[in-house]
Amino acid sequence: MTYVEPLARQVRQDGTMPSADAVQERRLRDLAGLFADRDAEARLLAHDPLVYRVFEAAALPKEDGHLLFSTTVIESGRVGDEYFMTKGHFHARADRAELYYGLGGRGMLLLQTPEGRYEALDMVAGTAAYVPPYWGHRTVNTGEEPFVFLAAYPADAGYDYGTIARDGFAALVVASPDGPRLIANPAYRPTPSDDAR
Ligand code: S6P
Ligand code: ZN
Repeated sequence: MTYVEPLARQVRQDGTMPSADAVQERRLRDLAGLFADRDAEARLLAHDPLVYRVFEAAALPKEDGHLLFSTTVIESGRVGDEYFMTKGHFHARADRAELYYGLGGRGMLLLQTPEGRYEALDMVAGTAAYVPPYWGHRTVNTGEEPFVFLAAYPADAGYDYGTIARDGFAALVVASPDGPRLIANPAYRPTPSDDAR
């Protein structure tokens, strides 16, 4: 048995990974409280639509220096004016970077520092996007088709979902007559870091 062949996974054009080691399905109830328009969220919860799936190549070596990779397929849809999006996270080991590669559809990568500085990048098929160390990240489907991308990240990066669940994300992407618009999130409240307390 070769070493490298078992580490490969097939990624279909639509982002699905039939040989994924794990598949996460995130429905609206899994994102409860993350969308700005709570009334729209409550109305949609009756149907609890599928928002996104993550196909993970996770059964890879975990020792220092290895990478994991996954595909994310975000459905097209909105909660009020806000587009379907991922929960968003910092890495548990916050200094771990990541690379995204657009496979299909249209979306935005939102990035924020722990202090709340934010940036956004449009992504389409073929966009390679860099998530620098220490930047929290969330992806948003701004198109009419599923937004699909591949992510590669250090095996020890881990997930900190708590910070964004508690503080919110510094920026929102909302639909407007001129198309997707990036706005500062009025409800965003960064928790001071230990150093600043
Ligand atoms: C992992 C990487 C992606 C996300 C995926 C779902 O570091 O950034 O695989 O896990 O896009 O987003 P989230 O915020 O629900 O993990
Ligand atoms: Zn990540």
